[in-house]
Amino acid sequence: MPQALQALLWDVDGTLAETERDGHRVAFNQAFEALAVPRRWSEADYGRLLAVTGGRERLLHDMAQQPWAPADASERARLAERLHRLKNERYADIVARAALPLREGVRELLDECACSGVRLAIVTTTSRANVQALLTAHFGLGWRAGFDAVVCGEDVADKKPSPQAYVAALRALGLRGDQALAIEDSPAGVAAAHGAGVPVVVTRSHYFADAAVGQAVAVGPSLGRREGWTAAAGSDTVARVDLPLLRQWHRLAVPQAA
Ligand code: XBP
Ligand code: MG
Repeated sequence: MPQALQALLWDVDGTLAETERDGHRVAFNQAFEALAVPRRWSEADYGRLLAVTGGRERLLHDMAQQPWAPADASERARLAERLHRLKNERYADIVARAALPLREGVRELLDECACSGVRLAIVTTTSRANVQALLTAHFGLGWRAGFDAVVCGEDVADKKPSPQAYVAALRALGLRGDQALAIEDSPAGVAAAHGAGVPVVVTRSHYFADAAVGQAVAVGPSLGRREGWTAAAGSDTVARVDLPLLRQWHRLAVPQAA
């Protein structure tokens, strides 16, 4: 029997913050430079490469088409590993300089959930170190206490669009998919949530502004404002996407919910 909304499951990159263009991409380029690798990812290159989830997987995918990349597969994997580790260190430096703000409306929604007993989880395919860096920068070292589950890239064999990360989060929370709502920005994220039976709200991000995202409960430009969202429920006087509005959207997706 489906139930009312019990938990919000948050994607990280592109959803909590716009981390890709000015965070991960810049850090990848710094890692290339530091290891004297003759490759720099432009904003457009990176947009194309985002179709591959996981930074190490993204590097390996790109290397497969690069003349400078080692021909030997294990050597290539070692280089990807080194670049990725260095990238994550540089990313942590960027984040620590407060260069990547939370997206509008995120903090307000997290606070509302904390006050209303709606549980919170992180469901991301980024590395744990990156989640730690970003959330510490915005919420302090105690950020982890605010989340009932944190599933990262290292926790799953297959990254989004595989549903594994969502399945793991639901298991940790002891919930079924229809008792939760995912907040995502990318087609891979939407597919992953759907694969685990979790309805999805899509907050458009820089790189996925026009991407086809499939069956979302609602699609809109920012959690920080009410205008521009596709779903009809909710009063027009509401200034942002708040918890009562999310509860209405959840009921649209799970009509039997109380
Ligand atoms: C986004 C990703 C990640 C990041 C880079 O994950 O696919 O690969 O781009 O982070 P999500 P890593 O939107 O699910 O948060 O280098 O740690 O993979
Ligand atoms: Mg994302």
